[in-house]
Amino acid sequence: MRRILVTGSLGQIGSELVPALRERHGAQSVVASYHRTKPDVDDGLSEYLDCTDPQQIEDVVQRYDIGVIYHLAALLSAVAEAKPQAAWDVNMGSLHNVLEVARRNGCALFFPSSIGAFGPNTPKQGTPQDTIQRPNTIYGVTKVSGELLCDYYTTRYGIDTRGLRFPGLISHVTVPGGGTTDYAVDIFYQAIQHRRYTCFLRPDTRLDMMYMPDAVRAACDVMETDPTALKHRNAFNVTAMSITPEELAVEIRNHIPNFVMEYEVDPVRQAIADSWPQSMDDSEARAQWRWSPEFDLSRMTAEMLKKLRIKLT
Ligand code: AKB
Repeated sequence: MRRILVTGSLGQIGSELVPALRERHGAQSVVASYHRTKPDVDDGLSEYLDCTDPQQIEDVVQRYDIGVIYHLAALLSAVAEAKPQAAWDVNMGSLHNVLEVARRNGCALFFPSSIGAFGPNTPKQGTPQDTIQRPNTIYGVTKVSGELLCDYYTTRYGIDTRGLRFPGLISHVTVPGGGTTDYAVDIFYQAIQHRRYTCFLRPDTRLDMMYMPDAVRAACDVMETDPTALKHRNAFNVTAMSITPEELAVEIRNHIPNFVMEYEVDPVRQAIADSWPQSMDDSEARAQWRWSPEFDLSRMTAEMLKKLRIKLT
């Protein structure tokens, strides 16, 4: 079997996707590529890789006989808004490089799109699979362009590209960096350590969210499903819960009764959140490759608090 390459393997998704893929396919079948920091411990194959350099990608793909690439290296929404040029270079430039290498070497490609691929005039409730996509953030522009570019490589060159529109992802393993939905992770650390959290979004900001084990399973499942069953490719709506900061605070109070939530709204991240859907319709993913989340708000909250209490003591 040809190997799997994961770019951005030390990021929020990669940190949990790499072990899951190694569990499914064997440690020697997955190459974890990192950019800035070398992992302290790694029980499998790992390589330095700067995805803005096409030759480096080509070398790794050929040296390890890569057949599938999970291309996760990207900037998140708030940091992208602060550095639009870097966001374009990393999110679009590296995707184009990876697609070209995939084309030359016959690799399949996974692309992580986002709720950020939608914009202010997208229907906010029950956001359909096929709908208006006119995002007003650079992050969203790179996500919707990425979806289109991946579809183009499939129709034009026959490359097997597939993707998911991830909601905010909640994980106890790695803290996210520079996303609009980061509050839903930060809140757990602060609740355990200080019984208090100051949220940068308004209490009623409703957004889709998902616990990382569901996100990792979705990424593996969509890549492993029979492609003849797929009517869509880039990218599938997937969600597990649609929640507000206040609802998450109430759920945390079921475990930590004296938890206090305060609000200090960051206008930049609030504007981004206000441009995104409140609840996506993921029925196409459910029908085409049997997507089904396992963690709702209460199960995710109980699990996050349990895992983080162990990690933080
Ligand atoms: C972000 O907030 O930027 C990401 C996302 C929803 O794509 N978590």
